[in-house]
Amino acid sequence: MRATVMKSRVRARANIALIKYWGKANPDLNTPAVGSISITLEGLWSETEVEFDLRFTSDTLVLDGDSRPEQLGRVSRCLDLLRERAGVKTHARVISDNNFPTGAGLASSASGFAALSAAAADALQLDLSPRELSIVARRGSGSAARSVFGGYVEMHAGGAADGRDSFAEPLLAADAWPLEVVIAITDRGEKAVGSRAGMERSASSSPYYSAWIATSDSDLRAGRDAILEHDFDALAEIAEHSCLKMHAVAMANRPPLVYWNPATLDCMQAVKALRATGLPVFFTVDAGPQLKAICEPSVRDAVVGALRELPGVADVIVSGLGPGVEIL
Ligand code: 2P0
Repeated sequence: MRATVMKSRVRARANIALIKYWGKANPDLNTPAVGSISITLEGLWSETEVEFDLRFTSDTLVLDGDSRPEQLGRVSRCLDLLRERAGVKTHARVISDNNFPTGAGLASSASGFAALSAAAADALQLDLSPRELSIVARRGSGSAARSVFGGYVEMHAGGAADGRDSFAEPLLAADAWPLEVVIAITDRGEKAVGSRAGMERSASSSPYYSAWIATSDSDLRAGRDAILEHDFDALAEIAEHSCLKMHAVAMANRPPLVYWNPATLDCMQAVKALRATGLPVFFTVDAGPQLKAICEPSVRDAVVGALRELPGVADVIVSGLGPGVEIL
């Protein structure tokens, strides 16, 4: 018989996609319309404690110290998948803290749902493979499937009706090519339009959405090859292309969706200028206004200096590449 109290605490890291995920194949299963390739960050994490207790009368969620009932539906649906596997109906208390701004385009849902899935599976004593865990995390948030793993990670869109082949897996270990990431924070607020709503609107209204889907496989191939060959220039070219293409799709939504602010563009120009002088650095931007510069460790300080001096940059966070989920 299981104990009445079952508890686990997990740290999972944020990840940044170099080849972007944008659009869903099946919104109910949360399968992506395209594959993606990401890097897991050492320095940005969620720590999530999940406790199942027969005395709880409902699931509860405390995120960064605040009760977040509006996010509870997604959390409970993810927990339900694991409760079903474990054959229990016990409610859970979820307490999650991020060591970085939540909901501002820094992939808090990726680290959050990866940590939630791993902690709940561990608390329920489910012996899931990393791939199974990636599938559960995907149901919470598509990008969370990638945060199960460390280093360079590829998410497969898959095609099976039940989503069983829509999971992430490691592509290259972090220490095999230890790039660094410099994040320029240009706005600390939570974004007005979340990525889920943004990508739904792209699928239904952006005239560029079909081109986005049609060019996904060749982008993935180029990104994968560049990573496996440690070809920085090739990775820079395809990552910036994937980023700008994703934003072009969203900008052409009706109504339009522009995630950037003037400082985001200033940061892009600064990165371009650095690369023009021969520095190995490129940028990417997710569903928010922060710019992420990816660089070789040898030029990290130059990148930090160039971004920090821009007037619209409120803060700079530096991170190396990190591991997958860790049970604490
Ligand atoms: C990515 N983004 O590949 C892309 C690029 C944002 C821009 O994955 O609806 O929070 O929870 O599956 O994972 C953010 O989308 O979306 C994201 P859901 P998610 O990182």
